[in-house]
Amino acid sequence: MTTDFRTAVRLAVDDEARLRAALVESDIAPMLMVLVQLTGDMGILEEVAPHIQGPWNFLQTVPEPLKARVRDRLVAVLQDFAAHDRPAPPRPAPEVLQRMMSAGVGQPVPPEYIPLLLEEMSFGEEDTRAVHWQRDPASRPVDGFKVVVIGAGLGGLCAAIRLKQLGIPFEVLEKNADVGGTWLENSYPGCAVDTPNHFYSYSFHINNHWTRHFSRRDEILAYIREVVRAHDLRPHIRFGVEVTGAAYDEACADWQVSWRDGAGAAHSGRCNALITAVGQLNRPAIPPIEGLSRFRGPAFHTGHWDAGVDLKGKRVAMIGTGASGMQAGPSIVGDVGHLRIFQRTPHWAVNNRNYHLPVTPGHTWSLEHLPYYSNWLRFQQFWASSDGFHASLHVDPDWPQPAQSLNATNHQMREMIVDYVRGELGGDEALLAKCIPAYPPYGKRMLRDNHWYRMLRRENVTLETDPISHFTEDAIVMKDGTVHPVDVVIFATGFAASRMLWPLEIQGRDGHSIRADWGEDDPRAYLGMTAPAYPNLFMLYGPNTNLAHGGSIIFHSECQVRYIMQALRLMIEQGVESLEVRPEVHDAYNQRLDEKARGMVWTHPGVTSWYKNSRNRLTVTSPWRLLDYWGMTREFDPAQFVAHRAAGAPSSLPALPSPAPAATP
Ligand code: NA7
Repeated sequence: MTTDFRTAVRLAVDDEARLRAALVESDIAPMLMVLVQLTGDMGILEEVAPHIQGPWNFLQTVPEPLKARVRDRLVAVLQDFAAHDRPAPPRPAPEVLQRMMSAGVGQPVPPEYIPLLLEEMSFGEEDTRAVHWQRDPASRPVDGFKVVVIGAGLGGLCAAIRLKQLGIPFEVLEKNADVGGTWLENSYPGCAVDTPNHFYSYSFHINNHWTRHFSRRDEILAYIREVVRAHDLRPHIRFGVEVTGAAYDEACADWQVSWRDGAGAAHSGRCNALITAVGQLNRPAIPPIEGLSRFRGPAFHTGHWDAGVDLKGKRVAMIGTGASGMQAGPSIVGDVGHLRIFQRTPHWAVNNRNYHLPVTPGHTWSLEHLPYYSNWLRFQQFWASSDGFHASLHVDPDWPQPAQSLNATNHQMREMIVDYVRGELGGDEALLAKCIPAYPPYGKRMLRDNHWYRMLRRENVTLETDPISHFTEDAIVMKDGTVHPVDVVIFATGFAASRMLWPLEIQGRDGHSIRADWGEDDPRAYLGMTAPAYPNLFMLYGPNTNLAHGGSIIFHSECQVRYIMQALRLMIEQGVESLEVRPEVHDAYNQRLDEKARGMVWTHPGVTSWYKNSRNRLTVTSPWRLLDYWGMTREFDPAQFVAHRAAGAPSSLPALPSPAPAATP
C-alpha cells in the first residue's frame, strides 16, 4: 500500500469482482489480520485460529466455508469504510496485537517481540529505523565531515541511504562495475534467495511485486538496482576501484583509505569515519587439490560462473554440496551429459512447499492494494524464518544421542527430514546413508531442497563420497585410485569467510593491524561492528553477525546501520573527532558471546563449518536471537566508548558521558 488509507480502501473496492478474485488467491492469515485490524472482531480471529498451525501458509487448514466467510466479511467491511470515508482505525493495543500475531502464525508470540515486530512491519509506511538529528542544523556541522563506505552490496547501500538521508557527505568505493555485491557476483544457474523474499528486502523499501516467494538472483539484483535508483545513489558510488587498505591517523583523527583503480593505479583519500561493507561471502575458497593447474578443461567457482562454457552433453564434476551446489546442481543437470558430484559432508535440507512456487496475481494484488496485508505478510515471514528454531539449537547435556541430535525437538526435526529424504530418494537406503549428515540438524545453515534428492536418482548423476586425491589433465583421481574423466569442473566450495575483511590491510592506532590482532581466523568485535584501537571504524556484517539459524542478513544490516548512524550523529553533533569502543566493553561482550556459543549446535563436537575457527570458537556466525541483537544495537550507548573532542570544540557542548559498566544482553 503506497497511497493513504482512505484512497487505498476506495481503490480496493472499486471493482468488487477483482477484489474477490484477489482474495481467493490471497493468504488467509494476513487477510484475517486485516479484517481484525479493521473491525476489532476477536470472535472471527478465535474461530479461524485453531486452523492456523504454523507460520507458513501450507500449515494452514482453514476450511473453505470459513475462508469464504472471512473474505465476505472483509469485502463488506472495506465497502463500509469506503462508503463512509472512514479513517484508518487506531493501531490495536499491544495485548490485542500479541493475540493477533500469535493466532496469525499458530504459535505463541512472546510480548518481548512486539516492539521489534512493529518496527519490522512498519505500519503506516513510516521508516521505523531511520535516524534523526537531535540538534538543530546550526549545531551539526556536517560539511567538514566525510564517511567512506567500502562496498555497494546490500549492507553498504543501506549505509549509503541513511547517510544520504542525514545529509552526511559520503562516498562508496566499490570494486565491481555495478551495485549488488554478492548478488551481482553470483550468477550461477539456480542462484536464488533461501529466505522468503517479502521479508528479505529492506523494511524501508518494500517490494510487492516479487514474482516468487524465493526469488532468483536476477530479480533480487533488479530490486537492488531499483533501490539505488529510487535513492539516487549512483552519483555517490565510485565503481571499479578496489580498496586495498586503510590506516588511522591519530594526529588528524581520520582514516587514510588506499585503493587501486581499474588500471591498477594507486590512490588514497581521507575520511573521518570508515564503514566496511565488504561482505563475508565473496572471496571464493578453491580447495588446494593437487594438480588443479594441470587440468586442461574449464574449471570455475560458482561465485565466478563462466557462462561462456557450454555444459551441454559434457561430463561435469561439481565439488561441494552446500547452498550454492544445492541450487546449481539441479539447475544444470538437464543440460549436462553426466554430473558427478563430489561431496565431502552432506548438508541438512528441508522441503518448503513455497520454494518453487510463483506468487499468484491475486496475492500480489492484495500486497499492493489491501491495507495492512503486506505488513502482516512481512510479519508472518519474519516469524517463519527467524528465531523460531533458536531455542532448539541448545545442547541438552542429558540427551542420549549427541552425535545425531541435540535435544528432543532437534531430534524430531531430524526424523522429519530423514523421512522426507527417504521418500525423495524412492527408498534407496544406500543413497540415503550418503545423504544424511552425521551431525545434528542446523549444525550448518539449513538448506532448502531444490529437488536435490530427486536429482540424485537420475541416470546421469553420480554422488561420490570418497576423498579426492588429485587432478590429471582430464580427470579427477580418487584416493582409492579410481579415475573419473571430466570435461568441466565446478567448484561449489564456498568462500573464505573466516578471514574477515581479508585482503584489506587495516591499520589502527599505535601499530595495531587487523591482520595481526585477528590472526588468520580469530576476528572479534563489539556487536560485530567496532574494535578497540580502531577509532571511527565501523563494520557491517563483521565478526559473529552471520545468520545460520534463520533470519535475513538485511535485517541485521539495518540494525547495524541504525547503530552506526547514531554513533556518527554523536560525533557530528557533539564535536567528537574520535570514537573508540572501550576494551573492557569489547572483551566482556566477546566473553558473553563465547559463553552463549558454547552450548549451541555450531560448536557441538562433530560439527565442522566455516562459522568457527580452528580452535572451535564461533567467529563468523551470531549465537544471538534476532531479538537479542536488535535489542543490543537499538540504542547507541556513548558510555561504552572513549570519545575525544577536537581541540577548539565549542565549550557550550554538553559533557561527554563517562563509562558505564558493560551491559549484558
Ligand atoms: P558452503 O555452504 O560453505 O558450501 C561449500 C561446500 O563445499 C560444502 O559442501 C563443503 O563441504 C564443500 N567443500 C569445501 N571444501 C572442499 C574440499 N576441499 N573438498 C570437497 N568439498 C569441499 O558454500 P556455498 O557457496 O554453498 O554457500 C555459502 C553461503 O551462501 C550459504 O551459507 C548461504 O548463506 C549462501 P563441507 O561441508 O565443508 O565438508
